[in-house]
Amino acid sequence: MRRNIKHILKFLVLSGVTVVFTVVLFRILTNNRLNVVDKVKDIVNRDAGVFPVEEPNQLIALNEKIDWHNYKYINKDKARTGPGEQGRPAYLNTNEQKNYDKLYKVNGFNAALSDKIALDRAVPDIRHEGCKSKKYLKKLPTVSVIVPFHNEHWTTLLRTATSVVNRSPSHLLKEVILVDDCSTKDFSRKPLDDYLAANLTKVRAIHLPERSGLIRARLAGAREATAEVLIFLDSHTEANVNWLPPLLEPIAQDYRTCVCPFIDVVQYETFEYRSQDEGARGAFDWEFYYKRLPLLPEDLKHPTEPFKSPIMAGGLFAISTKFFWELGGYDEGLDIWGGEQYELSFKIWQCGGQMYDAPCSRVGHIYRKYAPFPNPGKGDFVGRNYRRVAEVWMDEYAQYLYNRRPHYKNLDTGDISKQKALRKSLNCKPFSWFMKTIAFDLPLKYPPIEPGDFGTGEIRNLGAPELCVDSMRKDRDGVVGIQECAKGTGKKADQNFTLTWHKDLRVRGKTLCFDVSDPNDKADVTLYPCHGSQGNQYWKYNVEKQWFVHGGNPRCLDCDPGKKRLYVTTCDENSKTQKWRFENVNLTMIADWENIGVK
Ligand SMILES: *[C@@H]1O[C@H](CO)[C@@H](O)[C@H](O)[C@H]1NC(C)=O
Ligand SMILES: *[C@@H]1O[C@H](CO)[C@@H](O)[C@H](O)[C@H]1NC(C)=O
Ligand SMILES: *[C@@H]1O[C@H](CO)[C@@H](O)[C@H](O)[C@H]1NC(C)=O
Ligand SMILES: [Mn+2]
Repeated sequence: MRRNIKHILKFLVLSGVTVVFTVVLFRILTNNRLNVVDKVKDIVNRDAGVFPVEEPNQLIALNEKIDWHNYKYINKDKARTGPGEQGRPAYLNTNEQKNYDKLYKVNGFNAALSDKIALDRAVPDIRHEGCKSKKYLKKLPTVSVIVPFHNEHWTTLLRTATSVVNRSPSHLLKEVILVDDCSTKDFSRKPLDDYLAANLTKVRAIHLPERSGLIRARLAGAREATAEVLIFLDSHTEANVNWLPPLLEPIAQDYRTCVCPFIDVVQYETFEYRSQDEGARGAFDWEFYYKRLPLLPEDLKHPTEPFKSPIMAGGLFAISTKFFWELGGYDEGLDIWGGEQYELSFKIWQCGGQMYDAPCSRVGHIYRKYAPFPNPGKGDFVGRNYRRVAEVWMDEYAQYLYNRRPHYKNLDTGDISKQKALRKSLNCKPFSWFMKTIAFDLPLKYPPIEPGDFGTGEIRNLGAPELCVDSMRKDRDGVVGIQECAKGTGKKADQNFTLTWHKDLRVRGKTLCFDVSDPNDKADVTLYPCHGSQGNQYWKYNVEKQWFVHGGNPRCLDCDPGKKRLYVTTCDENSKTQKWRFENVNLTMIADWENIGVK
């Protein structure tokens, strides 16, 4: 009898625990904010009180992480040899050149070389060392990969599909959908369908009846997709080792999440595979050029963890199917291409989602040498798209785009009432929230209103007042010097300089900047193309001391009047030759130094 009670109690405890775990699992997987969840949460709290959890190991089991690497495949890859294998640069032999020009012209990259490289070539595993031992949730959602293409070259298209199939766990990869946007190359239809049916059964092509453009082609693919997560790829890409789990885990943890891989470079001439950089946060300037912002200090501390990115690069990303459609997919009124990466990024952030870049997921991409296709253009469709996005999402910030491109105001956006209604129904946050919370450092680098200059004109030495800084009419890499001041003498000289809001010192009318790369004492000042203030090109004018201070390891501009030599050296309060009179200084701007441009 006693034993039976014990059994019953044990049963009750176990089933209680099971309920708790199921509920916790449900929450982890869905993490949505429906009423149902709140009810469930009540049950969890109650149950947890009644049945104290004795076995924490089982809780961990729900969050169980595993090593997803396919070592068998990785080792097979490591043994491969041949042209382009291991991502090494490849070349055509002299007897293989005959299609080089013809194929280059229609593709914008060396497609003849692509034909010589295996579809399943090995790419180098250039992930951060820490990625190689990283584990991910055992339970991950399924994936539909969507690859829109128009006249993509046969082997680059098939290499995209092949790499995805080979480097994805097969139970996660539900399908790959190639969306043929009305290609005219003769292999794009039946030969492609036949090839896929015979050789890549998880991959299928859908053929759009009329040219629809990139945005509508992606939407067409998304409508066909049946898995829990959509991954969009360009049609000339290569998935790298273990690319999928790092994209999927953040989505498994919160479905309102978009995750982008690191995009590597497949060189257009040699197909060499290399990294672009070690990551950056996506952004834009006020002409809507895609830009990048540096990682934040906390991102740098965790080089293998996903970091928040304000704007996606556009072509390659993963998003839960549910969230994508909650956001209405892309705005269907966007034509061909252009602006869609901004639209989706703004929507994701403003409407309660989040976006990450995952450093441990890498995908190679051929950046073409040039765009080979004429735009199926209808006037300034890109401008029209931009205006549409700006009108719906950017509130008062739209004006900064229009200030730079006044003709946008005359473009007809078409009907945007559906988009505005969506914004309202999802209760999306204002653009100012996005700018202040997510892209908070964007205005420092890309100010909505371009500031004026800190100062301009001649730079005259106080120790030798007849001498002025002179560019010596030098060009790139030339050494800057000092000469007799030319102002008022009628002599020709190049003594007009600008301390711009970028905090660099420019030869007036040129994009050549004063640059000091030599860390030694009395280092020369040379001219170098401006690269936006940082490091070797950072200058600050100290009005009080009349110093030009260079760099983060501050040194002062100084000269030797006898030898007519200009250099930087340790700042010295007592030196007269370190003092310079800068002709026109905007004191208001100098006083606001910390709030203008980058720090
Ligand atoms: C399947 O792939 C092989 C090897 O690349 C190729 O020779 C064959 O033509 C393909 N099958 C079809 C039906 O395209
Ligand atoms: C420098 O250039 C500006 C604008 O071109 C001009 O107004 C100014 O007089 C010039 N100053 C000197 C010292 O040449
Ligand atoms: C100095 O800068 C301020 C702030 O940018 C600007 O409003 C003002 O017009 C400038 N003054 C001159 C003389 O350029
Ligand atoms: Mn591309």
